[in-house]
Amino acid sequence: MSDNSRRALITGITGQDGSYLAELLLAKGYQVHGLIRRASTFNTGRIEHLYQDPHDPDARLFLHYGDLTDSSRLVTLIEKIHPDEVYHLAAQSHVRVSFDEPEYTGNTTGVGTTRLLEAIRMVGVDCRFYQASSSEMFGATPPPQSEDTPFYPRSPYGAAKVYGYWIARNYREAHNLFAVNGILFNHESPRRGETFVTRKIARAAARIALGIDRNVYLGNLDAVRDWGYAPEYVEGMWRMLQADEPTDYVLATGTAYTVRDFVRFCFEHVNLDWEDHVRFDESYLRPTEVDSLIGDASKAHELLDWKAQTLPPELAKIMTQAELDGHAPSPGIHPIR
Ligand code: NAP
Ligand code: G4F
Repeated sequence: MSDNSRRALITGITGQDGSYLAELLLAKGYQVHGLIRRASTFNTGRIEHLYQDPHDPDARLFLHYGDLTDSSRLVTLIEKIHPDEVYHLAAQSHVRVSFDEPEYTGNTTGVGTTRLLEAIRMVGVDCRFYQASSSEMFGATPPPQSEDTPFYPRSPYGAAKVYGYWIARNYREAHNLFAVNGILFNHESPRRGETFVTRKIARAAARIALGIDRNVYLGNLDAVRDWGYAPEYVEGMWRMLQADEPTDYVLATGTAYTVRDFVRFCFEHVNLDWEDHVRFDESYLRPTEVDSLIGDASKAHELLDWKAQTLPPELAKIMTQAELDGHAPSPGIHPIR
């Protein structure tokens, strides 16, 4: 273990973004600590390729059990790790599920942020803090959305993220913590959770092309989203914590496509007509929908020299091809698929 390397703590290291961020920080020479939840099966599939035996003297990746609902554990971890940078990515991150589990979502996605910030304050560690804020906070406010756009959340998840945003800002203003909100618009990859719409569509297109399935069931095809490529967004997170001053940034591509467009891109990649295979299922509709998210990331471009490179048509190809290459395994058994 190299003692003089910078130490980063990533909550949510087993998720899509956490796995790309861990790769990035390890490549930059950081010692990386990740918070993982104890589960009865392994939940470390996205970071398996990064695993190092902690007995190895050169190991720089360390995993620790913990949960956002367990304050005392967060305190002991901060005390033990003494991180220079904390990337707080862990959350119940599924919008549709947040309508079924509003209290749990508030407890983890909202109050979990306070628990971690309070652990940092109580231990008195001098670190920089990244809060994974979300374009979902803009909700019903029409696009384009920037750092100055008022929030109008439309889900328990969005409401919990608004709380997380303000508590991070409050620790910046009240306790002088270098705390930054990254307000990220949707970002996707082959590592995206299987029940988010882009991964579900890419997987379905591949499975239908391979002759495994015939149809896919979807909800609202009219929603507009600004979909970027996750590896580029974690680079933006890192740049936010290297800036001279803490402030909040939007990361987005600035493009607008509907769910229907994304369906068309994926099915075109496998030379199929999507209208022959896409069916409607109302159970995928949300009680309140976010109709249109289109981000204005000019502040991040100006101050961080960050700009999205991969746009949705290309992203759809990357994701569908990855499913074909992996032979599109089963989407698994979920109440919401
Ligand atoms: P993700 O794939 O769903 O990963 C979420 C992570 O949080 C997983 O590692 C999960 O652990 C962990 N987690 C959930 N509940 C926890 C708890 N109670 N205690 C400890 N860990 C817990 O999410 P993502 O797409 O990487 O997104 C990362 C963050 O950015 C999230 O906060 C999300 O809300 C936010 N965000 C995402 C997007 C996007 O488009 N991807 C956009 C804006 C903001 P398990 O692996 O054990 O489930
Ligand atoms: O892929 P989604 O579930 O992502 P959503 O709701 O935009 O949330 C994601 O992005 C947020 C950033 O704005 C993150 F904060 C959040 O953590 C998450 O990563 O749904 C996208 C759109 C919605 O309008 C939904 O109604 O797709 C529509 N949709 C249509 N059919 C579907 C489906 N969504 C899902 N998950 N499954 C469907 O079958």
